[in-house]
Amino acid sequence: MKTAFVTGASSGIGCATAVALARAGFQLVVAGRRRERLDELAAELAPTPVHILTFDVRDRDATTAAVIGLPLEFAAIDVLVNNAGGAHGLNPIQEGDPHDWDVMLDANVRGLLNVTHAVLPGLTARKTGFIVNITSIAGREAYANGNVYCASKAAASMLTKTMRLDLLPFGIRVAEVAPGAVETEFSEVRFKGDTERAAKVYDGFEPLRAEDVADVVAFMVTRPAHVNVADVLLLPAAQGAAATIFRQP
Ligand code: 8X3
Repeated sequence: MKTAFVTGASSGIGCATAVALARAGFQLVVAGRRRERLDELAAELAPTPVHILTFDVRDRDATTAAVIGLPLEFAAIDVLVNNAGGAHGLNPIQEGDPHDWDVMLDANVRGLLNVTHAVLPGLTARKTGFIVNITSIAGREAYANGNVYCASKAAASMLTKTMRLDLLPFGIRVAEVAPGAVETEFSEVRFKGDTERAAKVYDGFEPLRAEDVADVVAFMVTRPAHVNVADVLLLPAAQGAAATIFRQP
């Protein structure tokens, strides 16, 4: 049985991806910060074998220790989905909170690197593997007030492209899915628990669901070994660009 490792698996795209990959026949390492959510997910995935890791991707030592400590039956990772991360705040740069900036850069960029760094020794030694980074349309297009979030996703996107080059000799495929508007806890986190403001983001059109993104990830990682669906921009039908969404009046 192949093993998939999904970060940020306690909710949203990560959680749905774990479900989709279990359906596709993978056993799972699910990583996140919220143990209870991961316990629930593991129960939902039964009888698929699941190993739960609770750590914060921003903490390099904890990330390394978690990966090194994987039990033997989960240690040979075939697929890594770097999904952990998010947006904090949506303000013009002059009104931004540097703490929010740190959190985004630490999770969306350094976190991705921390997990990748911890997992790569196994992948390069076995000369196989597939890394999917969940980026964002925000990494391709600037939108007002997106500043540091857009920058963090642009960095994740460029890391995807450069990692792909570096890992070619090892037969490791690296790809990204860049979603547009997906209704998850994303906006609630961005707006610091303001559920009304978060709900407005998805008013008047049908956003993507986490499962829509998960389906695409599952498709990508189940292609034959000679195929890499390297770069997917995934939008709801009503979205044409980062800040252009057709909303029903
Ligand atoms: C989430 C999509 O458009 O809010 O990454 O940046 S967006």
